[in-house]
Amino acid sequence: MTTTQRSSPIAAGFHPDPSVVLVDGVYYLVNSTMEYLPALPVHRSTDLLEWTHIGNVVTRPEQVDLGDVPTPGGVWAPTIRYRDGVFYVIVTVALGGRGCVVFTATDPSGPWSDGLSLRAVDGIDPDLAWDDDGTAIVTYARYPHAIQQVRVDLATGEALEQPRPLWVGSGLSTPESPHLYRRGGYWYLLAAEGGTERGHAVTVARSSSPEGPWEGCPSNPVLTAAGTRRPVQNTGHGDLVETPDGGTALILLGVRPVGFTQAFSPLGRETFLTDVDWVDGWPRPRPVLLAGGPARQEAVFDFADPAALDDPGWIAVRRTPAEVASLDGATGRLCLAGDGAGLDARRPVFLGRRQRHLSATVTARVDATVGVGGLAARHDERHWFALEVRTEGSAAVVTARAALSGFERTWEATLPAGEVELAIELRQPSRDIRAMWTGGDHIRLCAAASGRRVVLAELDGRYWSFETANSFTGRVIGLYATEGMVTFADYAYSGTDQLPDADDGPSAAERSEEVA
Ligand code: 6LW
Repeated sequence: MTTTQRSSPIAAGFHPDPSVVLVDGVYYLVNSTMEYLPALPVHRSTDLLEWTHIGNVVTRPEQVDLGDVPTPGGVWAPTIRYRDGVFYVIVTVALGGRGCVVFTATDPSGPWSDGLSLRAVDGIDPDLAWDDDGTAIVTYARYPHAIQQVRVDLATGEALEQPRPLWVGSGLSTPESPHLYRRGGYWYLLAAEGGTERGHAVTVARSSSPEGPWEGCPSNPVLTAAGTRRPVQNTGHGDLVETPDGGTALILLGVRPVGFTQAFSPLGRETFLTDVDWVDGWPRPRPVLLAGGPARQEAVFDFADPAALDDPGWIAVRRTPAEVASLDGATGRLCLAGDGAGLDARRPVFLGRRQRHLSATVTARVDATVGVGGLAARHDERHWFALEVRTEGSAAVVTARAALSGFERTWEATLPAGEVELAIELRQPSRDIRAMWTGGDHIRLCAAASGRRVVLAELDGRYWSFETANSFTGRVIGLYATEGMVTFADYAYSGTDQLPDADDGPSAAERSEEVA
């Protein structure tokens, strides 16, 4: 029964900490979003393979109060469940904000409720289940107690008891992301251990009661990619679900490191799917492998289209897209008003989308005649690179900027004033040994105007990867402004997971480009 072999993640690009629920033959998936708004994207599928982003649980800033929550804090791992006609998403806003909150909706595409705070849940990765008597049980991770549990009243948010230690895990570090399931005569407790990096693993325990005592699976961890050369690493943080043919599958996070050494993952943690076999009453997830042709995607957002910002995939940092961007119907352009905040600020004027493929090109036509801004790729406040335009007299001055843990380098080029097309080109390295020493993807920052095209900078993507930036998110590529009014005609994304042949150096077209 191989229902799940795919060539790519089911939610590509930064979609960590997945949770899934099956309702009347339809699957709904949610993911964490840390400092970005809207938060908690909801994807829908009828076959576990093809997914559509139908909305977001958090669309109003006050639902989570991210205001000054520092990176990597924010909206961490959620759980989605369904009961008596109501969808529930429980989550912890970590390192500040509202703490543990439960959101509800009857339509998973929204709107969702303002959220009920559960003050007794002083930990992360909350799970929601119901006991046989209908009492709601929240199971969550709280260092150093590992996994804790508390019964709550979902009408008032009040705890019905003192939180109880539940399970210490199988012995690996950092037991977290617990999920409770009823199956046959057992309750199963699934967890992640080993931390979200290369040692990530899935473990499981079972008991006749949701309170334990818990018997760990003799073959824990039941899944880990640690020490393997599998294309998907860091596999863990899973949620079990029934497949369309009555089997079982696991939805989990992983990363796709590029290059010969498989050391650097530009996209961050993504969502994958694998089949689960039941052996002696224990779930045994199969390794996460990739199969089938490489995914591709083309998407052009023309801002003359009044619906260009309706797509639920637009995200901003600690503010909603509507708070940083507007469409000007008269000019057919997207407008960003800079407020002095730069890309290193907590709340930049930045509107972006997740990079979803290992090779991608993003272009945008910008007019910075009366402002300063452009196109940037962001991992967090300290890890980003950008193409920035300002106007000086009859010239458009384009500056490529690369920021790394407080270090910044710039490259400049001058083009005729007016609209400039900016391009960020990202190429995964081939797997041949010659690409080994780069290790990360290859980044080119280009600008063009009035028939001239300039390559301002070429960067080694290992320094802007999940492992190096060590941010819980991934690469988000977007439009930004720091001063004045900056307007954009469009945002075009072209991505592929096609592995390039051996790195045969620059193409003929590339050789003809001016280098700043
Ligand atoms: C998530 C937790 C984790 O809540 O990181 O590393 C948090 N593990 O499971 C954010 O992704």
